[in-house]
Amino acid sequence: MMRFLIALLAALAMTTAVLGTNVTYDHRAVVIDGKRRVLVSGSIHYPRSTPDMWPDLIQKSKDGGLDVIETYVFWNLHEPVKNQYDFKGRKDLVTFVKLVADAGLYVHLRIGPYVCAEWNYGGFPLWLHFIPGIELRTDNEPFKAEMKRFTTKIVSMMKKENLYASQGGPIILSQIENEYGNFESNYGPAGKSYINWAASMATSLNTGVPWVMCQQRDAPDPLIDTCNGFYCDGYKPNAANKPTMWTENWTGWFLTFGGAVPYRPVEDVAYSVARFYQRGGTFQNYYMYHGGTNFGHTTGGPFIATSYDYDAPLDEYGAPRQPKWGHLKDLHKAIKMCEDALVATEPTTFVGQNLEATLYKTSSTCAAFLANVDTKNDVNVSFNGKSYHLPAWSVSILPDCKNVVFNTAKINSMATVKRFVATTFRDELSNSKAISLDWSYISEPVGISSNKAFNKLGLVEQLNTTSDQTDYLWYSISTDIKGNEPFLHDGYQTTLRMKSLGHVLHLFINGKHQGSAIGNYDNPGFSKDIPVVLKPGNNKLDLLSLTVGLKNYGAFFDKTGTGVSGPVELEGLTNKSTVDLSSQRWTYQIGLKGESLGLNTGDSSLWVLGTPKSQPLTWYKTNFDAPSGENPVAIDFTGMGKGEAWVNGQSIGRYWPTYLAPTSGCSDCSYKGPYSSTKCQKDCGKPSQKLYHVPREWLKPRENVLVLLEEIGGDPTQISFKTQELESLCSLVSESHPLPMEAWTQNKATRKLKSESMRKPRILLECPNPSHVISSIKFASFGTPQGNCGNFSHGYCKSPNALSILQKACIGSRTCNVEVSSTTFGDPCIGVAKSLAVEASCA
Ligand SMILES: *[C@@H]1O[C@H](CO)[C@@H](O)[C@H](O)[C@H]1NC(C)=O
Ligand SMILES: *[C@@H]1O[C@H](CO)[C@@H](O)[C@H](O)[C@H]1NC(C)=O
Ligand SMILES: *[C@@H]1O[C@H](CO)[C@@H](O)[C@H](O)[C@H]1NC(C)=O
Ligand SMILES: *[C@@H]1O[C@H](CO)[C@@H](O)[C@H](O)[C@H]1NC(C)=O
Ligand SMILES: *[C@@H]1O[C@H](CO)[C@@H](O)[C@H](O)[C@H]1NC(C)=O
Ligand SMILES: CC(=O)N[C@H]1CO[C@H](CO)[C@@H](O)[C@@H]1O
Repeated sequence: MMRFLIALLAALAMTTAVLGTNVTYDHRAVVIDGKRRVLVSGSIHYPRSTPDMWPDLIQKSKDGGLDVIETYVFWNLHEPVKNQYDFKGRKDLVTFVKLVADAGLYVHLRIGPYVCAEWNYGGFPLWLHFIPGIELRTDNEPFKAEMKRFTTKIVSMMKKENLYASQGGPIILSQIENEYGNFESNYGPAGKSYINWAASMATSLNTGVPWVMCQQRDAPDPLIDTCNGFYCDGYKPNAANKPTMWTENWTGWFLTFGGAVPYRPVEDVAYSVARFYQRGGTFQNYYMYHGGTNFGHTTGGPFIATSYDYDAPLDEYGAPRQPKWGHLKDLHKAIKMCEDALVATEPTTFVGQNLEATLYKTSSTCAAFLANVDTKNDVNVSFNGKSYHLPAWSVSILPDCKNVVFNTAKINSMATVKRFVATTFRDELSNSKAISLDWSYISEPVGISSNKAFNKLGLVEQLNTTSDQTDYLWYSISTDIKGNEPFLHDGYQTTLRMKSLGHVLHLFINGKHQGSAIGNYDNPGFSKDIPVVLKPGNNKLDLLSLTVGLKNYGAFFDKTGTGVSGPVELEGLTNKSTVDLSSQRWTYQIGLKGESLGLNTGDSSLWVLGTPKSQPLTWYKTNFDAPSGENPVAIDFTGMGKGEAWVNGQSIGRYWPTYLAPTSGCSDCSYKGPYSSTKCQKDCGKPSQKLYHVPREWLKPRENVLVLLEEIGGDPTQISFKTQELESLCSLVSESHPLPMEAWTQNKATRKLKSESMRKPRILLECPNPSHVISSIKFASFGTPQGNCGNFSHGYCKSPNALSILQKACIGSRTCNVEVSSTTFGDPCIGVAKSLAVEASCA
């Protein structure tokens, strides 16, 4: 019996090995089990959401038409202390990869281990910085030893779990290094030898799947060099046997504290993707497909905000961002309809003025792309004997070389409007009136309070001093004002002038907050004059210097210092004589007292009932019940200044609602024409971020503990808990829209309309929550309606029946589907191009 079992097990093990997938590549595509594939990929970084959210994020990615999920691996998260690994909770990479496999999708594992990613220190653990003789990201033995050790660790973990495609797992690609090509020349000849070493080190790990290097024109064979950017059409890899791959297509852009909110119109994202496949690309990845949240101190930058929403197809909270998600889903379907033709042959291109037609034709298949790259003018083109209307800056996709199934500028997908709505906490007993939360507090001492404080002549560099164990470093000094100092002659009007490498500084004189200085993403450091009032005799100067995420990008980014660099001097207002304090003896304290007491958990006997307002350096605590329902929860920090928040001991990140975006830079943006990270921005003059995600996974039904550390002063009673609610579903579709994908049969060779009744475009509405139905039609107009979702208005021409037809078709059902034509609505204005606009709500 035993012998039989062993034989059976051995046989099973052999089958697993044989069941492995063979992933290679050629000049056209990634080749999986001998078949070239057109693949659509999207980035989801596992620690930017919680494990509870993963299955749904992955399913929504699959529903959105992705084949591959791409993630970086975050070294500093997994090895915070050398040789002490952590793969639990949000760090459970193996579970994440397995969940992707369970959904039937592939994985692109970008190990790096330098990852950039707006992540603290680009993903490097800070202890690397302190290894004697180390130079990061170059041909340096101590660094290469560490990089090899960590890369090997991750590869071995994946192999042990049989997660490589060669072992039957989902991982079809891996990445080593990251965008090094942008800076290779800064590292001299050692840069080149480092890249060659990294490539052969990676290859030697025998993963059985190809490796890529992104933004690395000289990636050595067999590594594939791939493109990152807003557009990658026209990219050609560095060898004739490598496929054209796009590893980062930025679906939006990251938010910084002090910046406006960037967004990228979906018509332009779709245009860039369609152009890429049109011009021979076969693998592209959305960076990000779900951006998520920078919990704790994971943000880099500096000044990267806590939200990493990225205007991605799935919003920060994991809900589809419509119509972006739906329009890209339609695009993916259209591209997949062309897959056989795309991989079967080389493209033939016909170029006209601002026009480009590309044909993929064999004896059995034919697919075509028609692009109008003009940034202003629509055109009518004739192709294969038929005429086609091409809006400016758009691509039409013809999977049979005849019928347009998709145009990047014509959105068929529904849009949604979501809002964060305040929840009220109700009195449990009376169950009626809203109650306010009870707060308690602890004051953080100003200046030195720890017996671990130390003295030193001169100013220290912050990163080397704190090792990034905390954001905070106190620089304290006492200065004796005898009364004959020149600056006192100005009636005690004195200025403290100081210079810092960043990122923020709060100045206290004799225990009182006197002012702050703040850098920003582009200029983290600052010089600042803060007016101060000194008294004769002893004066205590306490400078609280803090970091807001460490730099993650650029040549030698790891050597960027922070903290007060000096000079620090006192200067009279009218009489410019100065006293330089820089080289005097300073006292330093790493971190705050409350941090060393572990106040973030809320467990302490020191809490005092009360809510002092506008008090700098105050810890606050309250208990709250989870907002009812299942919708995502956020805290609106309006009323607070700057600090950090913890829910049940878990850091939800740094909050900073008082850092406003500039008042200018948010003018109307058209999707037409090349996009850049500052082209489309919103919320100018408003807080860069006022809503902060509290994952449901971290909440209990009752008695949750919220702790805040407020640095500059705020009013916690103004904080509100909000849930994300769907306000409206909308759709605006014209009679001339391409027919929905559903109208076509799946058989690629004989692609036909499923039925004559599908010859007209349709609007499709669907309540995202499967247990909801359409409860009202707030607006309906067939004719010449205008406006956007939430703000439609009738035009000069409208059918009188639109509202009642929509009500009849939709109310009471989760989905509805209505033909956009005069047959349905009657023709209110013959000869005029008409559209149908609908706004509905679900309940
Ligand atoms: C994997 O596929 C490549 C290309 O299709 C082929 O040359 C190679 O023999 C295959 N390897 C195995 C182990 O099947
Ligand atoms: C394209 O053709 C349609 C009708 O066939 C016409 O209404 C429209 O004005 C033309 N557009 C352009 C840009 O020529
Ligand atoms: C500044 O103060 C010093 C010391 O009191 C004095 O000698 C000098 O004349 C003053 N200079 C000006 C420009 O007032
Ligand atoms: C940290 O200290 C090291 C060793 O003293 C020094 O070489 C380096 O420049 C310092 N780093 C910064 C950012 O100042
Ligand atoms: C609604 O649209 C009109 C013009 O179409 C515009 O003036 C108005 O500001 C919009 N309102 C909102 C809330 O977007
Ligand atoms: C060259 C460049 O700008 N690269 C950026 C691409 O986008 C990713 C994600 O935002 C950044 O991490 C890179 O720095």
